[in-house]
Amino acid sequence: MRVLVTGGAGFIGANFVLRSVDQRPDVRITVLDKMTYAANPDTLASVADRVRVITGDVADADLVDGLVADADLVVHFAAESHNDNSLSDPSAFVQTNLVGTYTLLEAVRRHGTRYHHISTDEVYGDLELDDPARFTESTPYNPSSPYSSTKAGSDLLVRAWVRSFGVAATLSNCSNNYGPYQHVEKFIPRQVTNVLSGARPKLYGAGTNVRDWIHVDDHNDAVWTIVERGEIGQTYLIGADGETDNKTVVEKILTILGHPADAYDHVTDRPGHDMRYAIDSTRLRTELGWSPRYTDFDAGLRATIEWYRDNEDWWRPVKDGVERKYAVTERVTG
Ligand code: NAD
Ligand code: TDX
Repeated sequence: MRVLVTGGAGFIGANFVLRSVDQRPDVRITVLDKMTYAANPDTLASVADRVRVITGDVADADLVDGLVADADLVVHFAAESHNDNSLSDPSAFVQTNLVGTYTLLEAVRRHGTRYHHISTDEVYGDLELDDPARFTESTPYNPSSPYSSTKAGSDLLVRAWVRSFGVAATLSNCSNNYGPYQHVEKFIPRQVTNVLSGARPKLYGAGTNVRDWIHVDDHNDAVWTIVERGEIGQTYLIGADGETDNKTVVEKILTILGHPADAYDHVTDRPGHDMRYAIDSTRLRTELGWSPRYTDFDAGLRATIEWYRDNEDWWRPVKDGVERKYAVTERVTG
């Protein structure tokens, strides 16, 4: 099977490529990645002889057409993915997440190619801390940020292309991923690499916001499950019952690294900061038989911290630049 993986040099896409090469000898992968600041080509170095890597834009219609013509399956991970960046400059989010997805959809429509769309639980907006509800496939869309609104728009394009043009697509909306190769701008890697660099973790606002953590390998196994057994046109929510508030995550990181649990700073809150995400993945579990393997968040977090400790060469070159960018707007509040 020939698979075109967009965004395959980013966090989740690269983990998908590495795992697929390892576990699926029948799969031939081409990566299409623009190699933005979020990509790290080194991540794919170990599979350079098994994977074709094309540097290019998912919104480049001619390039995309040729690559889709040569593929049996497209898995679309490429996106501008960081909420904080979408607040300082949304333009790339509109271009990549909306126009890029549109460009891929037109290509898979022309070539009759199977398409899987990777999306986020943030399209559903947020929940109150005391709300017993969790997101399901029928929760109405209510995105809050430029990032999540462009992801929501891209999901709606996919649904329309299925209904109007018969495109053979499935969609998945996953909760917050953690694991190796995640960019140090994101919450867990930022705090881990802060502590490893002798700096204090930075918690937005009071730190009571809740995220529903899932290990990246569980996400990617779910993606293959949906590609192989999902019903065309359907959406599947992916989550591993990992609800944890940010303050607790920071305290766990500090404790695992041998520091006092309260050795962190509260900093300026994110504007419009979503309070809580929570996924009900019953459909994926009962209809398609998927279940997560990383059910112990502490163990997964410990392994992830070990990975960052052992792979400083991978993250050190970009760490200072990320912190300088945060320092422009971030102030310690407590
Ligand atoms: P990431 O930012 O780590 O990687 C994104 C990759 O896409 C990068 O390699 C980047 O170079 C590439 N890219 C960006 N613009 C491109 C363009 N125009 N053309 C081609 N390539 C381009 O992101 P990630 O965390 O790996 O997220 C991957 C996907 O998963 C995204 O669609 C995101 O919305 C979704 N998602 C992420 C999470 C999470 O917790 N990180 C959770 C749910 C869903
Ligand atoms: O330094 C920080 N301090 C902090 O308290 C950072 C970077 C984040 N936070 C908070 C904000 C969030 O409540 O931690 C939580 C997680 O933040 P991010 O890692 O930026 O993730 P989030 O905004 O929840 O979005 C992530 O999950 C859903 C991904 O970046 C998205 O691509 C995905 O769709």
